[in-house]
Amino acid sequence: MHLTPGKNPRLWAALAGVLVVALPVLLAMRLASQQSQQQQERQAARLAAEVLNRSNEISRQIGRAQVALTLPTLQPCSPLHLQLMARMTAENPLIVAFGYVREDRLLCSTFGHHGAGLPIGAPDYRSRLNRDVRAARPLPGITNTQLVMSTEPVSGYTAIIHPDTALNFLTGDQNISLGVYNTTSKQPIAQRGSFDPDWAQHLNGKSEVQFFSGKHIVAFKHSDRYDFAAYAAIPVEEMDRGTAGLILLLVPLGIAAGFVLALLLFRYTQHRLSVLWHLRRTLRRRDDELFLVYQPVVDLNTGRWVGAEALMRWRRADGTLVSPDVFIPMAERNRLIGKITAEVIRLFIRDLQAVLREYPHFRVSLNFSASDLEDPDAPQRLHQAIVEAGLRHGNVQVEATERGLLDAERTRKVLRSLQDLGIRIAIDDFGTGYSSLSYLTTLKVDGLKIDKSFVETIGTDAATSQVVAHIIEMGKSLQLTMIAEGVETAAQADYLRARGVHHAQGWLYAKPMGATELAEGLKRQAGSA
Ligand code: G
Ligand code: G
Ligand code: MN
Repeated sequence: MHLTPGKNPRLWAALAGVLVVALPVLLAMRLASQQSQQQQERQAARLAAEVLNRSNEISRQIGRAQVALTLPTLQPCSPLHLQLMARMTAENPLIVAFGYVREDRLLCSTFGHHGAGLPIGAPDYRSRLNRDVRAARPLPGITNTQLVMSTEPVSGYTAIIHPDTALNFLTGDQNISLGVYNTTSKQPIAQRGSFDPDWAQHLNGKSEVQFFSGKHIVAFKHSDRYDFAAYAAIPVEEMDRGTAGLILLLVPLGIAAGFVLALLLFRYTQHRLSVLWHLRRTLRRRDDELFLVYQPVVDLNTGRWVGAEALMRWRRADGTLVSPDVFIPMAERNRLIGKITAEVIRLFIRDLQAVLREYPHFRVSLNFSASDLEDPDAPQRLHQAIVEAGLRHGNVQVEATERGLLDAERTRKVLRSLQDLGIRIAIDDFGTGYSSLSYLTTLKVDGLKIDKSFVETIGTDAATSQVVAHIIEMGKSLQLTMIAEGVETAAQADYLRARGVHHAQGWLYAKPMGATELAEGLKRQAGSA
């Protein structure tokens, strides 16, 4: 059991599964908290607007009653005045009472005559509409409730308001703060719940603001006619409660989405695992689903086939071809490449034993992977197969990719043993790996395959088009046999030949073909010689 996920697809899948479930849940929670915040912001704005409406309506009712109660012919505190105040009180339901004030005393009101007058103290401030406002006053002998009194100083006309009138529409939710704030006196006129003077700073001349104070979501709206603003403040705990509610709704959805994703991922891994499973089975059964094709290597000077590269193919029972770019890396990841290579050895001998006896100088190239090059038994196995088939070691060349040579220390021994046996070594895909070039001098390889990505640039002005010339120069100075891969045009062949490259492989000459076709081709060549 591997504990690092590196090579264990099941562990990867499990990790991915956990992520795939957790991610939608986290998203759901984040969405829930965003939703809740937006919801609370909307509610704060709605409540502030309602408070403002009511405050405006109070102001409107004060103005409406004033017309009747300040007629010049009306004698203050006369029976007619008292009668009119009673009537105005009945008709303006947001006003507790009307009254008549002189020298800080309420002389009469809806409640009747007050003799020498009830002392109500000096006004707290004068509003922008020129009213003397007393913010919290009891009516001695009538009520201890702190009432708001708004007096028109010239006529003495006074409206008495209960501070809760604009706020008491909200019955539940005691956590929510509401209030009316006078922007002239910079004081709250009416207030329910907490109020922080800092909140009012945000208003700063604007008609409305909305902000998060750190503890509350606050909405402030200024009256467009009067000098007050209404606010509503919803504490974060409310928001969290909203989030919790939404989480209860969204998280199960997230989990469901996660499971659907996990299922899809599971099915995908199952598919991958099943390709792997089939690869294992076909390797075990040797059922001919895996077979080799051979791409001829030609001598650039004579055009004759001097060898071929064995390339593995996998045709599944249902007829589908699986690309080696898929199953070779898959085999490498799952420690199956040794079995693939063993199969390559078995198949090339089965396919070409007779051909190689007939053409003893023909050379077959086999692709070795990194793990083959690190396997100390690999040379012995290849040696045994060659000897048993009655072939010569010179009939075989091993292609090692630069990636395979990364661990130079471990591969050195294997390469040395192969060479000691007389098997040639060529570096495959030269120039595309990441390793340093130093191995070329220390490993003493025999050949160099110039990768087709460089051959492609011949005759173009691609930035890398100079590279191929350098590779050739280097190969020459190290006296390596050079094989150009992917040669598709006569111009490329001419260029390579002119520079002294020996061999070439590519569609210009031949595509990979079956063993029978290869044998026929060789026979044709021998006949024409
Ligand atoms: O010819 P084709 O397009 O199938 O080659 C694709 C890749 O698969 C090439 O890089 C080639 O080196 C690799 N490949 C083909 N056959 C084998 C094989 O038998 N063993 C290894 N290790 N790689 C192979
Ligand atoms: O093992 P290596 O990576 O060298 O594999 C060579 C690959 O290049 C094989 O997949 C083979 O089919 C492919 N190939 C061979 N000749 C040509 C060619 O002339 N042009 C192109 N585009 N691909 C080629
Ligand atoms: Mn190759």
